[in-house]
Amino acid sequence: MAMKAVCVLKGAGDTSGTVYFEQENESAPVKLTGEIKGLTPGEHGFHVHAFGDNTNGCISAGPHYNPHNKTHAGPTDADRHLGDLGNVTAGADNIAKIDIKDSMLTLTGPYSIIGRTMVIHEKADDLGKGGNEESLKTGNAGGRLACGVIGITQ
Ligand SMILES: [Cu+2]
Ligand SMILES: [Zn+2]
Repeated sequence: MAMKAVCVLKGAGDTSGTVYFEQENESAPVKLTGEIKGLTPGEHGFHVHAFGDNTNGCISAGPHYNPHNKTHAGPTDADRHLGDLGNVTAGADNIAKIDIKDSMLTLTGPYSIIGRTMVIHEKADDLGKGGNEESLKTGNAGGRLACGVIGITQ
């Protein structure tokens, strides 16, 4: 059965967005669509973080969702945090259109991302290739501009 989810991202500044998730069945890739506005032109790190907790803003979402204890990497790397979706790119209109298909994320089972948080970052994610310790944890993507909890929709 197809599963659908949605995430409304908000933050302290003027970055906001909506991301839709769809998965045809439990072994199919997850398709992400939607847009995020209020971004500086260029790349911005985009991840699923571990906790669906926004009590203290986006910081309460914790680190990248990493149930298999991997190091940080890019979305096409075999070894990566489950939540590593790389970057989205904003144009001159300050809007990033989301159009991602990811084979590692799932909306069902013990590693479902439902109830966890999507975060859009201030800077580009270096995909673990930055050559320093932080690169292997966060990709040096900097501050959290906006975030939201991923919830089930119809
Ligand atoms: Cu992140
Ligand atoms: Zn990561």
